[in-house]
Amino acid sequence: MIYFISDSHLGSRLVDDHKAHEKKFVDWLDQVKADATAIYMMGDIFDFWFEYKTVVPKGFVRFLGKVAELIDAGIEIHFFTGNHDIWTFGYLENEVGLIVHRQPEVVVLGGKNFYLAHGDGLYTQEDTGFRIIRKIFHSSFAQKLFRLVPPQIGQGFGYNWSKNNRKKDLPNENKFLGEDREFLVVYSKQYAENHPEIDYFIYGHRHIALDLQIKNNTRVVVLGDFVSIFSYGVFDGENFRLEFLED
Ligand SMILES: [Mn+2]
Repeated sequence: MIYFISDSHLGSRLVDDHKAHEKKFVDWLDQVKADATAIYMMGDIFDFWFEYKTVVPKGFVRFLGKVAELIDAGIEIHFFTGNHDIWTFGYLENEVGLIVHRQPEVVVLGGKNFYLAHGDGLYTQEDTGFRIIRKIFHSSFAQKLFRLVPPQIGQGFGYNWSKNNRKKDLPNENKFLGEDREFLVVYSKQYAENHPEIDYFIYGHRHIALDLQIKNNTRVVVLGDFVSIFSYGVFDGENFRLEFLED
């Protein structure tokens, strides 16, 4: 089985009980450990992750420990950076053993073609403010400057930025806006025109659980999230389905 999960936003200031949130994720990892051959983490797993040369953010010990345990047991775990956790500079690869992806990828799984991406930065009509911020966040010069800010200020800024950024979208966060207004659907349809071989587009980012057929054999999946609706994707080699965590 191959599992897909995204947008847990671990550490978010919009979550009251961080320990309980982290435990849910750890329990999920324990559950899928039984039959997972690979896990794709599709972005925004951390609400704000900025790693320094010799120091990493506090917290997430049980989560990272469990991830390392699964990797050591032979499960391949992929980590796509989102728009909240771009700033990993080797720790997650070298220490934890995650396979980090910074760009969309097309992979073949069980004979099917998967287009995988967090989902930010794909569509040129994303609003200008977001695009400017995205440019800054991805610039290595800005990252160098940020590294000079004392961590207690930088981390505080990061978690607050993240909170305000998501708060603004909360009213729409888990709502499907319709095929024509969901930019990931619009983007996928355009992409599929020139790449008819794609069977599945898999995204995070929008926090909606969506499984939409756009052509005979092409489906667009948005994984939902693991912070409010607790959804994830499962591919058994033949079929893909979205599931929700049961309490
Ligand atoms: Mn996102």
